[in-house]
Amino acid sequence: GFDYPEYLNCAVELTDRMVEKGFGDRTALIGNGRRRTYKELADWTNRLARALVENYGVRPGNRILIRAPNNPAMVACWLAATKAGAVVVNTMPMLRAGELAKIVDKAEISLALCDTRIKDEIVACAKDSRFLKQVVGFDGTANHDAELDRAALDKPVTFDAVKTGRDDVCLLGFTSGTTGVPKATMHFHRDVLIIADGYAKEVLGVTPDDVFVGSPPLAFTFGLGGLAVFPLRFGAAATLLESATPPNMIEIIEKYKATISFTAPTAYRAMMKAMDEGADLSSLRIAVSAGETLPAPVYEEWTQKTGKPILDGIGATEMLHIFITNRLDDRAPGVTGRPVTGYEAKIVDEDMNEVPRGQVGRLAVRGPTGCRYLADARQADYVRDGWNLTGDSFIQDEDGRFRFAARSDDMIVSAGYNIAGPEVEAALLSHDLVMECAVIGADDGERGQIVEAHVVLVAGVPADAGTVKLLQEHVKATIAPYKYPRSVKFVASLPKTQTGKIQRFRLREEQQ
Ligand code: 3SK
Repeated sequence: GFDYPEYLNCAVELTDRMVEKGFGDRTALIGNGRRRTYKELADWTNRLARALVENYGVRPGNRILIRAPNNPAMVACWLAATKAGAVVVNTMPMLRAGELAKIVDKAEISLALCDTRIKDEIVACAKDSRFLKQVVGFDGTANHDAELDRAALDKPVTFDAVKTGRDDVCLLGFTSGTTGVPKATMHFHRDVLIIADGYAKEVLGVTPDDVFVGSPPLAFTFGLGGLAVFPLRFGAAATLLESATPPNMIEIIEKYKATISFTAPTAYRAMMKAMDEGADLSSLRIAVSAGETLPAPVYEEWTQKTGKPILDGIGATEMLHIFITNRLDDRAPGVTGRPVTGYEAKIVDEDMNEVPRGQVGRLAVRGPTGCRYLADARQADYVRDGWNLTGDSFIQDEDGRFRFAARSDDMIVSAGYNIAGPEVEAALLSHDLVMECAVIGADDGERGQIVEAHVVLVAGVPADAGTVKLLQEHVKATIAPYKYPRSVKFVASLPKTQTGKIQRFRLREEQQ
């Protein structure tokens, strides 16, 4: 097991402790055209932590929401709030006021720290909130010129971090679930270190010379681990991109000679296309692929084109990070691999009985980092006898490796984003022209799946391209734009059970 002292503050371990260990002058974060050393990061986060405590009254256990695109200031705010003993919820910049309100209510958020460039939606959310009392802006660019930055400016660079216990909650990871009603998963200070000391050390063999790059938002624990925790734990450097498109990632890989990338198969496919036009990915020593299963042809092509390993893995917000993975010396196309040390996985039937090897069943996992939902009755559905049911169907081969079969629920996985179908339906149904609708995931060569809406229009509305566009724009304005239906099909009626329940599986079957 992992042995940590009884009192542990993970943010101190990732900053001040690294300076103590001699990494002070090395680059910790690169973003917005600037490099920050470990010493600068330690000082910055100590000043911010002082400002949070002295100017904004933050106390241990307070819940703080952070809203920003991936940039060094977001990482600094996360570390500072954690040093102050707060419980942090990192959120994606695309979320709208209604989505933020669900998180604020569930986590009882009292303070939000927000990149000033994207303040409107959280300010709108705060207006009607009984929990959220303060929204404080920080400068996400390198100028340090916003309210929080000014409050931190003259503070001393030392801070007595709150003496948190290793099992104190420090992070709430939100996952939308199949119904669109978000669940919050609780993570302890020690969990944040375990994912580095387990997966990142054992599987990636991270060294101080590594340079990390990737696309997942820091709000998604895949991103927080890969682009903040893993590099900082080992004295390596993280590059942070506010817009992590494949061309932008390639630019960073070439410029900073990035060695480890974190993204989804769709982006790896695009990066391989760019190699044909001269993109140089030769500095990468490992490509980590997760968020959706890695198709065997992408594995083969990457291996053949780059001569470097691409490691498929599956993680979950519930477990904080990757818990089954391929390894440098144990990998194959079409398989996800074996559990990370400290985790166990099995394939079970509806009654939690293990199914024979080679047979499809539900993936169940248990390990030191999960799964504990915050005040949620669904704990009983998703966690049985300490085993978390991930919602995926898997197969365990004779040799013990795990292989992905399908998503078992209504979650749509599109280009690495998890999108709850019912949430898109609710957005569509809020438009006057929509009578009924059902949303499913349709197979797509590029994105794995795309959101496909089957819509019954109000009588007399033209079923034409203009209406498609109108509905797509409406969804984009209502919920995070990436959730919009890329395919809209107009139908006369939807398949239903006798009790009136929409049968989405029949729509999925029709596709095949
Ligand atoms: O596989 C995923 O979707 C995932 C989720 C959370 C953290 C890490 C990963 C890879």
